[in-house]
Amino acid sequence: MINNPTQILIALLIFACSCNKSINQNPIEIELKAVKGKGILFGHQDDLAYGMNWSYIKGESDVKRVSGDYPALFGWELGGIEMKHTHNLDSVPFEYMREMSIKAYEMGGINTFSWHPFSVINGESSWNTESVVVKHILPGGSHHSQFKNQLDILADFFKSLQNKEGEMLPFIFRPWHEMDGSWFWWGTKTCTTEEVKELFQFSVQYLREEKALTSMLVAYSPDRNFKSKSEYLTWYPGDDYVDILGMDNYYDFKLGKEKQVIEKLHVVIELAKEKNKLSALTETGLSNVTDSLWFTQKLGKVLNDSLISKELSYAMVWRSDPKVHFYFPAEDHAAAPDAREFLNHPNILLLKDFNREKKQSN
Ligand code: BMA
Repeated sequence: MINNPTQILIALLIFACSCNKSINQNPIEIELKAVKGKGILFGHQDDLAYGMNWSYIKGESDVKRVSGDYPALFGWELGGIEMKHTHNLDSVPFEYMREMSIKAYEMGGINTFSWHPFSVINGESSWNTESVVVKHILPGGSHHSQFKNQLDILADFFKSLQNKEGEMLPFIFRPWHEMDGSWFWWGTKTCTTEEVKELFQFSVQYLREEKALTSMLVAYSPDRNFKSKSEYLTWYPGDDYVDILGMDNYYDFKLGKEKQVIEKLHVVIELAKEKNKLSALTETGLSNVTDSLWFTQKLGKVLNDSLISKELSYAMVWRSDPKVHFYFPAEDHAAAPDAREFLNHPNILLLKDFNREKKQSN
């Protein structure tokens, strides 16, 4: 019973906080929660930038060439921006990326950004694990202020993603991924679990609080090196720093171990449910799609698992660069009909499907 002024004040404060929370909920989170169980959003890295038979033609997309529609989720890579490069490490001009990611948002899609920064200490790429970086860029480290300068540049880019009214657009940031592997300077070869946790925490806190990036959702995505919940959480920075629990996984598919992909996604999903967070297969694919039935028979089978199809928000395949490797087939490739069939499955949401489901959930 509320019967004195202090209790009334407390009740009002609690009410105000709860209203504030729903007002402040990220639009992407609201949308993904609203369509959960209606289908899994399909994503493709660099989809609007280049494909197997074209590059930098506005409106083009390999997913659209094959299926007739754009993906619902668009992946982008920011590596190089921290060095003030005009193009990212895969030659995508940052201006083009800005324009296309705004376009993707206006069409109803979701943008997710990865970042493979060059080391602020020696300018070496993310894949150079010869020297120690993380320890020196953490608070108190010799290169901490230079690292903050890198984050400042990153924040400027994120802040420039605005709609016509000048409001900042919501987006997903997926930093320090695959930290359970040994191939990045934030990986197991060159830093401790505590250091990578602190790096994650510092980066998110700095971007959210110092740089006021309130429209950012954060994804945590180790690679496939876990079996249990506690193993998955080895590098987890904490609930305050993460909104989406993810996994990158190419290798289990490569080994033909789809069952393991399913089991690992179950671990991710169960944790996401416990923590009231979203879950995703943040990166996957078969390099050069060498199995022309991979989409329906491998990825499709995994995504059709009953728990996964009910809970997982999105699955994203990696980029299609004719000079390096491709994870989505060109329209004239032997795997294209199968990819089309996979994308036509009611369980997979392309952009129009996603927009329709959002409308219906309103
Ligand atoms: C890797 C490869 C590289 C690329 C990097 C960052 O998986 O595609 O060619 O530079 O991602 O996008």
